[in-house]
Amino acid sequence: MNTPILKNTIAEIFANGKGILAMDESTPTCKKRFEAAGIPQTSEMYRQYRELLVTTSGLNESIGGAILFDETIRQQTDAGEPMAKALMKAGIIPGIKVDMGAKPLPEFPTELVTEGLDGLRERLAEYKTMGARFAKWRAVITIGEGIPTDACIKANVHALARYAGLCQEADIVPIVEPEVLMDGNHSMQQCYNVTEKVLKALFSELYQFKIDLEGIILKPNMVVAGKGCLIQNSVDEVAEATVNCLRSAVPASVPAIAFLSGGQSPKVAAEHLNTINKNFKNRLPWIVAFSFARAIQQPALDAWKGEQSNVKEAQEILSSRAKLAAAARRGEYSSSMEE
Ligand code: 5MM
Repeated sequence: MNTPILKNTIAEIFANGKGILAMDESTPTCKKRFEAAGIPQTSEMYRQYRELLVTTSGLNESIGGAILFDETIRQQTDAGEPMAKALMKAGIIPGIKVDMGAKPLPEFPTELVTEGLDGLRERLAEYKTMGARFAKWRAVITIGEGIPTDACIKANVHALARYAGLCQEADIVPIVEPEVLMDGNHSMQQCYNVTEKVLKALFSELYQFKIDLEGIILKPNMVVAGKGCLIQNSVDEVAEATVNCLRSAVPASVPAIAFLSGGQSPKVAAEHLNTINKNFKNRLPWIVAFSFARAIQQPALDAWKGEQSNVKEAQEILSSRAKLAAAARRGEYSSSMEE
């Protein structure tokens, strides 16, 4: 492991107030999003959409790194350029999703464990030759009646630690993503309790597996009430709960936290991130940024509709959403900028 390489990659990704664009939807997720937008669900349409994203001019002003899916890193733009190369030319560092998805955890019918460790060392070596300098692995934790169980948390943080070790061995920065889902009726306090428990278990496991915390990026959820909860908290309450939770569980040696949006609207995700950075500036030992997928991409996907004639408009929308997220990362966002 070469720590300076890892630290340098992280510094480059987040330089000048930038964040990460997550564009690593797996085929089933891509299919679901395209279906909802009325776009044909073919590999060629996925390629055209990813080309739209990576060729958006000026995207590197707010995006320092973009996470690709395996299919995408093997695809080319119309000009015959590999997607990762197109990103690099645009001044954006390519990253790669390396997990193989969340699968049912045997004997725990409502819980999932993320798979993909087999052959990961070899896959990382290949992705590195394609230009990937960071990677991502997402664990999924659901809140519900009697869940998450300790077994589910244990299985997921174990896999995250093993993945992080293999990445660091290859001088690839691991994004460690333990996502506590917003699905459910749980309160913000329940989300706080579960997120804190998962993060504490995660950092204990990372310690045991000798992960260099200075060479990781943490990608957590914000602390919010479930979508079905009757009490939805204010922006200030979410920001405060999120900061308190992270301060209680995330060591200061972690250089950067990049939130997922998790199904929050682009505006709400930006408001939360902004308030965290603006109101709690002096309580954050880490860079606090974003690694949004839906909260940056969704309006652009809706505008594109799979039509070549809509590419320019969709790219303008994408660029503007990325700029708003970057403003929130600096604590300079205001809802008037939405106009
Ligand atoms: C883009 O979606 C990523 C991959 O998910 P699947 O394996 O389910 O297709 C996902 O990990 C994403 O990077 C994060 O959840 C952040 O996305 P959101 O939309 O929550 O910001």
